[in-house]
Amino acid sequence: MKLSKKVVLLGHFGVGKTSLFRRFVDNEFSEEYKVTLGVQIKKKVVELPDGRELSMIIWDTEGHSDSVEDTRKSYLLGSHAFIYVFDITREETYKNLNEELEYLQKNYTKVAAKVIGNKLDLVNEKETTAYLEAQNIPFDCLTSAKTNKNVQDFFSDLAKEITS
Ligand SMILES: Nc1nc2c(ncn2[C@@H]2O[C@H](COP(=O)(O)OP(=O)(O)O)[C@@H](O)[C@H]2O)c(=O)[nH]1
Ligand SMILES: [Mg+2]
Repeated sequence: MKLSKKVVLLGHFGVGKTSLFRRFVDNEFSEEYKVTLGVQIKKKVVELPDGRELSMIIWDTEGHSDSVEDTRKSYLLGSHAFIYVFDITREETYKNLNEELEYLQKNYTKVAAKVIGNKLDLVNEKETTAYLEAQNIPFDCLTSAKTNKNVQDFFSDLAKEITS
């Protein structure tokens, strides 16, 4: 049987959702900012540690300016994981993170919700980790779509988690 899971990228405009999507699926990056309209969907087949193949169907949404509640419900329905992306360099993209996660966890109880702080290449990793922790900002991973740091590992771990 074919194993397939829907994974949705969420978060404010300009945080790097499309860049992470392109980096993971096609291993490409561009400095140019092109606003995503609606949603783009791509499939990436990954091999799991036990040899099974997983089709990750990744939805790159246009994002939102303030709250994840503004995201179209049709994007969220039937998901197996949400990846909430924020931009480490812009506080407004993570200041409501706890409320955003609560909303997702309450309304989509069975969906794994992961948080990525992106643009790690622009900051000092140690200082940033300490700063985010001191502010109680929850995150699973810090990445750079630009340098590819932690991107492949993050998606591999996620693939394992949603299939175990
Ligand atoms: N330095 C740096 N720039 C990034 C990174 N990820 C995305 N960007 C840039 O940030 C801008 C917005 O990225 P995009 O992926 O379109 O954001 P989206 O609106 O969340 O889809 C673009 O100019 C990207 O080149 C990153 O990891 N490091
Ligand atoms: Mg985009």
